[in-house]
Amino acid sequence: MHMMYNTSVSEQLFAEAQQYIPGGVNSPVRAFSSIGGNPPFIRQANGPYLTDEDGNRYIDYVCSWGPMILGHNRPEVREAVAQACARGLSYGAATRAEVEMARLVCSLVPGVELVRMVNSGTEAVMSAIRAARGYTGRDKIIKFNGCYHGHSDCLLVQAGSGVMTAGRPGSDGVPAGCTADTLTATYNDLVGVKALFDANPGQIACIVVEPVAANMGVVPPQPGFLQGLRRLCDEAGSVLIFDEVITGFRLSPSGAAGYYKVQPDLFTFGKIIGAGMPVGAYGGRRDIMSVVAPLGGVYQAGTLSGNPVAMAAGLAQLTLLRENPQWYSELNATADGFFTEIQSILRERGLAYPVNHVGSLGCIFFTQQPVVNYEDAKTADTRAFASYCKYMLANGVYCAPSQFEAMFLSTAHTNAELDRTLEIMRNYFKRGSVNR
Ligand code: KE4
Repeated sequence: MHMMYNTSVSEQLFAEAQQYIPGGVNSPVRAFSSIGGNPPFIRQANGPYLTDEDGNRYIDYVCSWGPMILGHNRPEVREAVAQACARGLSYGAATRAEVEMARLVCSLVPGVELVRMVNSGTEAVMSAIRAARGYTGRDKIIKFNGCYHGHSDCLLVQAGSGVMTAGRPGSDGVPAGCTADTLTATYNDLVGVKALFDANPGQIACIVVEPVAANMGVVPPQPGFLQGLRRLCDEAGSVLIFDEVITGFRLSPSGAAGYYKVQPDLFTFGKIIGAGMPVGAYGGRRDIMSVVAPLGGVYQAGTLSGNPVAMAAGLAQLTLLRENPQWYSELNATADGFFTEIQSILRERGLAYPVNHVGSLGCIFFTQQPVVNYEDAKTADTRAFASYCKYMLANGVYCAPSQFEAMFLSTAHTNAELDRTLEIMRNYFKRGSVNR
């Protein structure tokens, strides 16, 4: 443990925050309850670094849970936001920026013919499911255990991320009626998915899936899994929804769909599309999206949807990514080397912990078995993870405070940060005091 690690200001802020905010945070995972201790309160960020209110600097592997693929405080994004602010913050009216954003998304992602901006990933997935139900006239949906698609009622079933971190399958306050039509299957198990279609013929509106599961830790799709979901949806006339809130514009310019060459009917986006500002989006086939108001009878709306300042941020980041497609292969190769080296460090110390990774997404599972689904992920020793995470934090490396999240890399992470991180990991795992 880094003895000079002072967190007194953050501790004072956390104590005060709890007087006014449930749990002192505006999103549960930020409370660090899964690993214990107090969360650092972040004052500023730059490139791959965060600085907290006590002046501690961290190499950041949360990247605001994915949006900051180009690192924090990217000048072009900051400047675009400043210029947009100077013209006004919000009009509640159509703007040029929304046309530019929609055109850019449709040009980047094959299969997106119409796209609607919303304000979060939750809204995007909730709306995409409503569109699928409106388009098919069917009620049932299939989701996968351990996948997280935001906190709308019908999706808080065997959910991942903060729900899983809390050790719960779902949430209080969700009436049984809201989840009665939500069927769950095991990730990477096509036989189980087919059984649900066979048991519910003509009743399944859609499958919603994270094409790379990243909310139970990182669990890649096994070969043929996504292709199998595509085939099952085609056979049943159901809508295939890729929840690309994390993978969108991260794994490739056209997300996981482009990375795995499997095209869903609808996509959801978030995070990177807003560059850190509150933006979500859903879109896909024109015939399906044409059921959305004001074109069709599926209602969805939002006061700040397509907000001009948020559009300016997202446009600046996506434009940089479009103009520099080589950044994807570079970032993915760098990340692959980084995660592969972590796996070597663990193997050298006799730890069979799997390091699951795809592109610039990855995670260490503190379990001695492969992890290909939710049940496997749940074998992880969360106490051992907590010990590791706190050590990393005290030594200047900021990882997600939960075993069931991902590490995110950005183009701002240079070898200096990655090598430093690996050095600290070597020190931790060689201590021999690791819970095996
Ligand atoms: P938001 O409503 O939080 O913007 O997006 C929900 C969402 C939807 N789909 C996927 C695949 C997601 O990963 C998320 C949100 N991700 C979590 C991190 N695993 C957000 C972090 C948090 O809840 O604070």
